[in-house]
Amino acid sequence: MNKIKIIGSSLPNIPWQEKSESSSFPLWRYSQNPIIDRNPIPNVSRIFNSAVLPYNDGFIGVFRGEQTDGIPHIYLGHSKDALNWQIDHEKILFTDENGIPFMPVYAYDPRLVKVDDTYYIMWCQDCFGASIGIAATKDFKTFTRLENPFLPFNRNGVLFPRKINDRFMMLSRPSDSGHTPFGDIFISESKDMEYWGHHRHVMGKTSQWWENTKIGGGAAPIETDKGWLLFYHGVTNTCNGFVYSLGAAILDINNPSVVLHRCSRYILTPEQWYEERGFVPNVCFPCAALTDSDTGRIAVYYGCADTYVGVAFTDIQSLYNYILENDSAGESEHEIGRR
Ligand code: BMA
Repeated sequence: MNKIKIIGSSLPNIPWQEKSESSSFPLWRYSQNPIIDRNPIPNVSRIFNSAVLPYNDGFIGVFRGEQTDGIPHIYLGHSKDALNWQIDHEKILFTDENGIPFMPVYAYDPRLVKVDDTYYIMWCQDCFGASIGIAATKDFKTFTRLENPFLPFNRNGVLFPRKINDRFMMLSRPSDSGHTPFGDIFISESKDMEYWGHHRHVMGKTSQWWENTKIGGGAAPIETDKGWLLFYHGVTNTCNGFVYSLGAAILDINNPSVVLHRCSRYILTPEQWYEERGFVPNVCFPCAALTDSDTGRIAVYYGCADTYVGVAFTDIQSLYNYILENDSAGESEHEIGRR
């Protein structure tokens, strides 16, 4: 029996829609996608690649807002149902540890992860080249930047939602300073959220067309009794540019550089108008997932065509079955990634 269970809190108000009979994919899109349209707030033309979490009796989120001057920053949003969002009109003001304003030059692709009683926001920023920024908040009023975890060039920093063997764990994707034509997912550990080491390779691109150029971590890994479920993006290159799809893998619970299972097929690829048409066409870019441990329901949040936010649903059991049916994890995934 391959029964799987999400380990975590129940979330009875998770957004949800039943799967339509016609869909043969393990993820199905919310019928009202996209949930955030163009020009959502003054001076911001597009919101996409954003992350959400439950907060108080509703939800909170960090949103990539592309300003009308072309510079991306992170905006806070609130919602009662995780589908209709009120986005603050002013970007999040980050400070240093002394409370002095300390803004990144730009900030994009935020992730939001709660570890113990602290919320961490990770994003991509300039540090003499693309690199990962991180800040902590407990109240979503003050946001204190921490030391940048890694040297440039790096993107797609994704923290695990709990320590493993008493260490914070973060995925990242070392890259170049441009539209990186390569990239594998690595994992690093830290005792104090300041010094990161024990770097290990988790997984790389494959020969499947949809992830044969590069991959990068997506949503914060979801804890299950069978390992960590990771949603990630896989990229192929075409004569019309990159195409971004969603992939799924299961990582070992105590040693997540070991990939137990990896789905050889994409679980979502650009097919709808809001994924195929926009500022950058053909992009589905996952950054967050909500889960309900009681029902196994999962709502994935993904950026669409660098223009919109979309939601797609799945349930842990049918997704796990799909991953196992299409499992391609081989020797290099099963090793701990140390050389
Ligand atoms: C990546 C990131 C994402 C973006 C994607 C497609 O390199 O910059 O923010 O969604 O490209 O343009």
